[in-house]
Amino acid sequence: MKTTVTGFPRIGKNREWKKALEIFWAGKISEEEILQEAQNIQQQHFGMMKDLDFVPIDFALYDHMLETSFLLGVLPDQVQKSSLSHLGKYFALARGFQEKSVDIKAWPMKKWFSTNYHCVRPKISPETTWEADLFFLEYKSTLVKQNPNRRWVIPGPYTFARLSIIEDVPEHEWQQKLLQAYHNLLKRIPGDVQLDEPALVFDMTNREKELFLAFYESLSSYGERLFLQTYFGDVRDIYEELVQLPVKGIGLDFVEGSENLSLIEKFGFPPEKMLLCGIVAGKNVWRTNYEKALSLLGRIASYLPRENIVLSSACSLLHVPYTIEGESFPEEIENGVCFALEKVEEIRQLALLGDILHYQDHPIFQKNREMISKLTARDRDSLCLQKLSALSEKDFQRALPVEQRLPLQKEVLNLAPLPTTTIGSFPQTPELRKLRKGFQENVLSEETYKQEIKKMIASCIKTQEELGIDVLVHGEYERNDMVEYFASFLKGMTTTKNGWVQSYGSRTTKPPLLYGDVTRVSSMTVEWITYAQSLTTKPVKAILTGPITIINWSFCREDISLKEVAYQIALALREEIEELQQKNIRIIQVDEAALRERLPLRKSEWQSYLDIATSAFRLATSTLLPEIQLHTHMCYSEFKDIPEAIEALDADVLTIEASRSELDVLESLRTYSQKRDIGPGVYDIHSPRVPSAEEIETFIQKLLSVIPVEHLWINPDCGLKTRKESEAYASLQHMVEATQKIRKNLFS
Ligand code: THG
Ligand code: ZN
Repeated sequence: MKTTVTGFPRIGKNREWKKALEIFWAGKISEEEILQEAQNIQQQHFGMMKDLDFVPIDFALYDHMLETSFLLGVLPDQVQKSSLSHLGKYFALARGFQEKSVDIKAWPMKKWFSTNYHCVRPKISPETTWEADLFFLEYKSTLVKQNPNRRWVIPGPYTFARLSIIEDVPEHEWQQKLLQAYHNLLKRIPGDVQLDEPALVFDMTNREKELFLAFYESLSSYGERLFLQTYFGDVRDIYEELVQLPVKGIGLDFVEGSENLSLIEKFGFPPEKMLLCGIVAGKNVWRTNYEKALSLLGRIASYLPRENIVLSSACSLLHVPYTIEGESFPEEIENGVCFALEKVEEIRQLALLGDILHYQDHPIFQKNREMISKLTARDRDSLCLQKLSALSEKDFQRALPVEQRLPLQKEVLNLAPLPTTTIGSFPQTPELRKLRKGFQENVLSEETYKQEIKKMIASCIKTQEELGIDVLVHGEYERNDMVEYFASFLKGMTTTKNGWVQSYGSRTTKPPLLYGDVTRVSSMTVEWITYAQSLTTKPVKAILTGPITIINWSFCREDISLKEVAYQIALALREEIEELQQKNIRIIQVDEAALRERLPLRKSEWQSYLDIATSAFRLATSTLLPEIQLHTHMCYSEFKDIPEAIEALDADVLTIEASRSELDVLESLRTYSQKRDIGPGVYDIHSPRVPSAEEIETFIQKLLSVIPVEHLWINPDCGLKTRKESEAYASLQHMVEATQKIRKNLFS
């Protein structure tokens, strides 16, 4: 059997590409130099994939949706006509560009399906030129010539359209133009092309099906070079039509695509087509069980000739780090982890075994069986399991309902009306990063490190008092990341040294591994928060990360249910919360930034997921006394479609991103704010721009037209971690000024 992968990481084995981008943006290398680096990185990637029969050409300088927009000519007139270079235009749309007469706003981003990667959302409007910029084809062309067994990878027209923002263009018009653009592009790309259509794994309406089929019928003249690739689930709504389309091959995901095998068994698979058979997970890092994979493969192979099966990853390997080389894992999972390079090797081994009749006798197979049995025989933590089985209804419920809690809390906290606060993190300076690094690498003693962090906390408290903020935070200086930090304390989780994964553009995260039963072995935040509280009479809010966000931003074990993992983390957080409460902390915030992010792609699975997510949150927090105030924060205001779940969290105060959102979002806050407090962010922290006090005041007035004054909080829309100190403090000052002015008007 032949082998390939659906896609490959792009950020560089040691984040070379991230670093190249950053020094390029800082003006320290030229366009020629960064393009040379792009060639070098891709050359290295081909080296890493040299044992595969076919390789994907899927590198993108910043993002694949953005790159495809240039190739299709989905470009605003303003950008195409500007005097910027090809790269200048590209990075302008990625990150925004402002200089003299040119002011280009960055295109927004959107999560790439069920992953933690964020893609750029192209805009199709009357301003779209539909003039392709083929520079982004040429920069890869030499490499392509050197690699005959390659196929170019781009998002297909259906997925491209679904992720785009389409404004003021009639449906038939953009559809026809988009198709024409794909025609023009496919004419120019030499050789095989993989069109990625993960949008087929969503629920599909009849109209969507018709549109998709019409697109591909129209591309039939390129059919003998086209692979139609799906991933992140099964294609139950479109399978029968999909396999009959005039294309050379179809890619199916047999890891997350729970129904794909039964679809083949029910409807067959055209034996003359190639099947890119995704059997090695691309979104997770656990070693593949060869016995299961080969038995699946055996069932598939009875429907089409073996020479038409190409073994592959279930989705792009973009979502896992490069290699486990240099890492050391806990004993229980020592041989159980595979990153991209190890997955490439797994695919090769599976192809080898797949061609052998008695593969069970092969040493490679036996070795895998041994490693898998060790991985599945992980010890369970009996105390943890006992606690879980002892849970009852009352562990998920606070003692009093929110209507009775809020008055008690107001008495304890004694805050001014329209209380001001922040989301949690304060700016992280280069000196701070150096300090943390020094501590991690043992250059700095724990004592010195802690002293330095405490100095920063003290200064942060002083700044907030001077600004006149009502509910303070300690600043989160000890945290590199809101998930990795907690993972480094919890038993059952481990962090990596170099396991970087691209989040968007040059931004990366290092997801921890959640591999065992999770328990709290020591307090995680108490020392910092109680120290901060000791410096002030104003309330200091303790900030924790919620169970679903910890799971979603980690590589999570799959041998037990999501519910069990979520409840374990909830119990660990519950202990932390109890300790904070005993130390007289009066406000606790549990962030669930990823609550909405993890929603399953298919609606039929939403409810059971949301039940788990909200129950876990309540399990973590229900132990709070009625007079202790529970806050939560969510990064995206897109919760119009899950209002019951937000309500079910039973928090006292919700802070959200709202400064960029429209009135209909405000409407959905109206209902929420009848009973609970809410702090819709009054300015956008993602931009370096400092809003004026007047501007904030106007926004607060707008909020007051919807939200009762006794339920409204005033805060920025997210943490301040990525802002410069000067920007952050100036904006906060304007926020407090605006609030004071409104208070004066309302109450005197
Ligand atoms: N932490 C984790 N996952 C996340 C976020 C997070 N996923 C969603 C969202 N936030 C993604 N956004 C970002 C924003 C900034 C960065 C990464 C993801 C970032 N990363 C540093 C970089 O690439 O330079 C790495 C930080 C470091 O050196 O420790 O700035 O907040 N888990
Ligand atoms: Zn946020």
